[in-house]
Amino acid sequence: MSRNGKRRVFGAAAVGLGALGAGELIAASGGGSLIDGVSRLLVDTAPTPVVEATVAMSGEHDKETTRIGTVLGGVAAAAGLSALPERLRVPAALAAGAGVGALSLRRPSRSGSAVAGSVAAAAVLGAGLRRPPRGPGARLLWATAGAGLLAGAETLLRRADRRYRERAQRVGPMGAHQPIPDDGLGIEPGLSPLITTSTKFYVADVNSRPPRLDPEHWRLSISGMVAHSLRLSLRELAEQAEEFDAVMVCVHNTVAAGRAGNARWLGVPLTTLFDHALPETGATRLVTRASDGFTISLPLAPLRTGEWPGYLVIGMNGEPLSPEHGFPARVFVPGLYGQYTGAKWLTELELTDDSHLDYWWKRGWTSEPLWVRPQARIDVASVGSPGSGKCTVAGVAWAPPHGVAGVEIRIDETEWLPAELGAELAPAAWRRWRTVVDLPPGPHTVEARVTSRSGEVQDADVRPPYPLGPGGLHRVTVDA
Ligand SMILES: Nc1nc2c(c(=O)[nH]1)N[C@H]1C(S)=C(S)[C@@H](COP(=O)(O)O)O[C@H]1N2
Ligand SMILES: [Mo]
Repeated sequence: MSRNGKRRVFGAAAVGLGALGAGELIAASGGGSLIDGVSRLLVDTAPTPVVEATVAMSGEHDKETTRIGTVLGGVAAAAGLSALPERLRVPAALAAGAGVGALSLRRPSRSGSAVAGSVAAAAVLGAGLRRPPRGPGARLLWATAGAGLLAGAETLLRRADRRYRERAQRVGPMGAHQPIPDDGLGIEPGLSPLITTSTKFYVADVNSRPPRLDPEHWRLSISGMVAHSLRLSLRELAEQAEEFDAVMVCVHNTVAAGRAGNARWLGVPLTTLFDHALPETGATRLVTRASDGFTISLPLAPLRTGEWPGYLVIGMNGEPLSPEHGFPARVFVPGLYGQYTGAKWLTELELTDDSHLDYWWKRGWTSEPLWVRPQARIDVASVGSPGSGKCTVAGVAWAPPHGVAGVEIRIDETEWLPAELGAELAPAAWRRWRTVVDLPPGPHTVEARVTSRSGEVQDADVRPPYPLGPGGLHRVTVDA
């Protein structure tokens, strides 16, 4: 590329960053975000292999990765505009702004301020492309201003998220603040607690930031093929709710990952809601619809009979659901992977006879719910004092809904040895385990596996999450 060409590209990139910063700040001043809107479009349209690769590479930082990718993509697109003939650059900038503005009207980032922000971004981009910054100083100024505006916007958005979090908390306690029961395993540094606090609980969804729902005006509607359509407030639901302990696992939770958490939930049994609403005999599916435009549908029959004990959940660990975990309500069927278990930020339960095309079905995942595969995770594998040979191995294991019957570990691929199990909170919850083994000096491999009460032994075949859930054993190395 000629020197002039390079200057033009860098100039346009700097202008792009400046325009994005200006637009994002205006959007953020009203609680909206251009970056979140575009990020969501990327998630919605990325081919399944791209989604899988992003989740695998970025782990629990998938949201940050997507947001940074969006900013870099936006800057690269602005740089690309500089390659257009001069007379086309400004119209292209305006078209890009219109596109982003249209995205801001989609859920969940729908906001007037995002529309205003995209108009501003388009105007700044058009002006900057028309009179590109001359000289390195001017380019640096554009880029620095853009980065500063983006940082300002992020501060505003975090403040809005914090205010909303406090508001959500104010709906009052959701469940009894009972002390966490003791499973008899005591304190083992590094071993996961029996109950995962909400702030440590993994977050997985298609949004950059949690959608905000007003708890005062929020109503759960139960509609479709029912004798009585219902609209229930959070208070009305709380009156019929009960607590239960269960592990929730994302289908992307590969053996060593942290996309699983164990909580004490507060929820209304779905059977209670069905008893009020009375599904028509022809209804075959329950569609859980959320404010982020996400849907998960479940077969009605096993939910109606209670064979699958599903809940409309409104509380987690004694408190309302946090914004990340679906405030004010979500559906949870213990034992089903997160993406099959029901939507967070629930707005509607619809009964239908339609095999509904869910968000992930459209992307090639199976239509029938997937059950969580039994899995044991090694949290601790540590040698007390060097040369002593005593190695503590401990972790958590789950096999919902049946429960954990046993956990075994294996050193250097020899025989399987049983581990001590902590007391069980509930069959659908995770269970802690621990054992101490004598190891000769040197490096060793340690593996763990769980057996469920239904007799299923953890599958040792390594498989990626897509399309049927991950397989394999967690394996670590220790130096004795
Ligand atoms: N509305 C909505 N609900 C959703 C999702 C989503 O993207 N949108 N993701 C699902 C997935 S893939 C998982 S694993 C669980 C995660 O719940 P958590 O973030 O509370 O751990 O929520 C499920 N419910
Ligand atoms: Mo998930």
